[in-house]
Amino acid sequence: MQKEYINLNLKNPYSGGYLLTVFHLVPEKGIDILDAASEVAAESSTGSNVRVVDTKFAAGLNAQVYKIDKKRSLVWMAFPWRIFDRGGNVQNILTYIAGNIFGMAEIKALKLLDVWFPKEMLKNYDGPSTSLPEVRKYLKVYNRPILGTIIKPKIGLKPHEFAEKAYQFWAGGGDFVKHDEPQADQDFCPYFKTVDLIREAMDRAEDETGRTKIHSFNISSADFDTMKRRAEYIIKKMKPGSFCFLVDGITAGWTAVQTARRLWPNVFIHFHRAMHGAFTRAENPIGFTAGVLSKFARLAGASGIHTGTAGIGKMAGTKEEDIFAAYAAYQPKVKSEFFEQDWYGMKGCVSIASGGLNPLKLSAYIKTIGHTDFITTMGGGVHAHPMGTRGGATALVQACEAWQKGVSVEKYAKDHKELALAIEFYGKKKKK
Ligand code: CAP
Ligand code: MG
Repeated sequence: MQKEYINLNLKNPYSGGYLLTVFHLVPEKGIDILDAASEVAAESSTGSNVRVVDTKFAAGLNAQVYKIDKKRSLVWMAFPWRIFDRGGNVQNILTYIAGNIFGMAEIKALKLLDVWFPKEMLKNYDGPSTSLPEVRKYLKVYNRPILGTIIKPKIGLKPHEFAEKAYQFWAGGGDFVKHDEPQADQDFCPYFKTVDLIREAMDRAEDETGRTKIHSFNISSADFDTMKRRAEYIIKKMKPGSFCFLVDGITAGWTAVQTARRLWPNVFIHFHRAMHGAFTRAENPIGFTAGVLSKFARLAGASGIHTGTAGIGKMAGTKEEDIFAAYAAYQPKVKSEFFEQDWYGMKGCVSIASGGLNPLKLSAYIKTIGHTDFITTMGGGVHAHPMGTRGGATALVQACEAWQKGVSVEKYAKDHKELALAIEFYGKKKKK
């Protein structure tokens, strides 16, 4: 046991000098949980598996195990946030508290369940520059979710086909179209050509509908020069406010998210969380929760992040977990069983509800999440509609109208054929 990393009498962990964390920790057989926790605290702050700290100053930066609940295998650790890279670097924090420790041999389970940032620390991090309010203002959409889709198939469309799908969705009444997370620059769908055609499609749809539209372009790339080239081309070609930058926040990385936030502070940064399941799934003994991911995405300055569909769509993710992830990202204050986080005015990162939703599931999601301050992006739930993308978009709009009028989709479908067809198609039990 490395006793210098344990202080169960730590005076006021909420003093402002510590980032606080709570882990579910199960040590390998024969190892005491407090012993294992002290090793985790060492490895995630100043130490190693043997004593290496030999100055008083360094010792003052040790992470401290300050609370333990042996029955529930929970340990709380306080990290002096002076150890983190100055200048608001989020990847550096995760390298400490969600880094090597996941690979430690004496650990059987180690899940970062929640984190708490003191006000003094929050001041050093960017937070979002834009979020839902700016999207609402641009689209002139209030008191209902932002209705979106993802271009599907996931890959395989040529530029004109890609842009046509976007046009059909916007013309059908949809607000917001996004690139799918892997769509980038493929030989059969060159990036810049596709941007040009999306602009034309957007102009056409806006002229026809009289409504403004938004497209979220994936700018995730192999390197920052390419990311910048893509972003700058979009800025040149698209109207201000009509585009977001989508970054695959885990596979492209936190530095990509923060670079986009800092280089283009007026653009909505759309954090797609592909790969998160390897860390966040409830059955994964090692990793972090979706709520932790949301909190760090907000700290990093993402304007919106996917937060799951609370058990209503196709992805795993419990109702509690996904609702917490959505609230942690967006609300001014959020309470878990472990911490009460006040964001002290840091803008919210709006939740994006997606995976496996379709128009029939919209009202159930609104009821579950308890408000309409979110963006929904339905891929299969729109493009697979019997009348195609445009019909799917109109069915989604009609499903939202039904919710706004407080009537069931079945009732509203009586004189709304796109919705009626959606009920027929999506209402069928999926063949196993
Ligand atoms: C949804 C989606 C999103 C997932 C991501 C997909 O498509 O585009 O990437 O929603 O999951 O590729 O599966 P569908 P999450 O609407 O056709 O399901 O939002 O949970 O991060
Ligand atoms: Mg996708």
